[in-house]
Amino acid sequence: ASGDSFPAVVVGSGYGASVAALRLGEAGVNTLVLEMGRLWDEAAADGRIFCDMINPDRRSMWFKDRTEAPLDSLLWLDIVNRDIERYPGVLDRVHFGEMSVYVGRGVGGGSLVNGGMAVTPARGHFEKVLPGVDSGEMYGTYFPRARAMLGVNSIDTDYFGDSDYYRFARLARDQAHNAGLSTVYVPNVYDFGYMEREERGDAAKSALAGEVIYGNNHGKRSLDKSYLAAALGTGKVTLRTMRQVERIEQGADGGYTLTVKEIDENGSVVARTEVSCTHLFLGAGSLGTTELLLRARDTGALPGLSPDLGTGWGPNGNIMAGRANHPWNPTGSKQSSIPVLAIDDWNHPAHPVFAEIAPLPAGIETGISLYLAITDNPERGSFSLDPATGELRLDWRREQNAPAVTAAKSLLDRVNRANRTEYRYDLFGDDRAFADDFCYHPLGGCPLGVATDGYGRLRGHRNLYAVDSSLIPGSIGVNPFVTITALAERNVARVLAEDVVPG
Ligand code: FAE
Repeated sequence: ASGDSFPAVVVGSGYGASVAALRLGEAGVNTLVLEMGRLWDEAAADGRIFCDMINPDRRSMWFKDRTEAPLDSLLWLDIVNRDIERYPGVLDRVHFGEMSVYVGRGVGGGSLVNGGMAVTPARGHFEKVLPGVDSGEMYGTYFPRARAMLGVNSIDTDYFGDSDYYRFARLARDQAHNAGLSTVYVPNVYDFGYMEREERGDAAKSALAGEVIYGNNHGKRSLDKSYLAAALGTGKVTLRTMRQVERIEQGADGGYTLTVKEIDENGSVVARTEVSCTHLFLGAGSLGTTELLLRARDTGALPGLSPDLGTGWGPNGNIMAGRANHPWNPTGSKQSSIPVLAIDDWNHPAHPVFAEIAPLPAGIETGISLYLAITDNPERGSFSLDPATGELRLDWRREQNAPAVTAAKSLLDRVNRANRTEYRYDLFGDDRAFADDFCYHPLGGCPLGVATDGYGRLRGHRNLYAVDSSLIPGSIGVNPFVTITALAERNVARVLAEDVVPG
């Protein structure tokens, strides 16, 4: 109903949004969280909340007729994807001209669909990417705070050494070592104690049943179980789902009014309502936050916003590739969906790469070693709104990923040479060995210290904040959610101390 008013509104419920909601709630500020996706807390008729990757159903993807998994084929056959009913499923793949971007939809945002890899960037690299941020404070206070709240833990190395479910990772590790490369264990928010119980048959299988990109039914500490549970526990935070914020306006008194579209499970619009607030925190992700702000600026609703809005976008250097193993080196038909190891060649002088050793839980022996390489691609894209349709556009050309492919290839060529192996050309369509047209790690659009001040306050309008991945200028060198969370902790602490009066 109109007249709905809160001291603070948070848009979205991913990492940045969840931090804002919790810290506002703790400070006693009545806060409304608006999320366009579903709350994933009830089992469907089959007794499960989420569907699996082998037989995906409508719960898998956000209003699509067919699933769009990152690996679209095997042996060039289109056997990976399935026709599905249109439904507010948990994973979205947003298509721009020459890049598509995977994002989570639902309470918890990307935490519902991601691999849970919880990596803190090397301090020297963080200082290069965000020179305006006091790294002493980040590494002393905010990174540890974020890791503790997210529930980061590490796999027991004996378990890793023994489990059939990590044969794929041990093989890829040994092959990397054969090439003189080093590997590191990667912490995760998946509960490894739970995983060991899955292995023993004492708990329902999730990671060991291949669940991940369409949601984990057990084991993963997604945001709804960490930050958001704590936020709701303050008693000050209200959550409304299936609500997409469409427009932001500012009144003469400086307060904000949001136009909110409420949809049902068919995607039909149930209502359009207005909500007003004094403080507005945008946590709709790199795509969502940037789109809302560009629309507000370009329609004249928030004319003071920075001309640099939309800039500094990058896919975090993401490139995927697969290698073909010899028949005498099986990767295993059992594979945990949770990655725990990466090849760390970030100190390479020409081609820094942090390559996560990714599972391919197909339930059969595929002979494939799969990698998600994070490279230091300096290329950047930018967002704008199509003047005719008002739709979000991403100016990013395929060839801008050439430096990333070169780096990933340099690393994997070394692995192939040392092990007398080849690439797989049947996984990503068009006989390509390297997937350079999608990413999991969209970053930027509202770069910190450029479109905002040093703490995420939007330039040109008071009490308006970006709190999510839109602040990070295109690349961070490792999987990004620990950095997004820690940066939000830092920025929201400052905003609470200086700008917000509890009410
Ligand atoms: P995000 O988590 O994207 O949340 C934004 C939320 O806002 C979503 O719930 C949206 O539905 C919602 N929203 C958007 N627009 C609106 C609107 N207008 N009105 C209302 N709600 C809206 O934002 N990162 C890692 O660090 N480790 C990993 O292992 C990892 N694996 C990944 C695997 C996959 C398949 C994917 C897709 C991502 C992965 N990521 C990983 C990336 C990570 O999930 C991502 O960087 C963060 O989720 C971004 O956090 P934000 O807070 O920016």
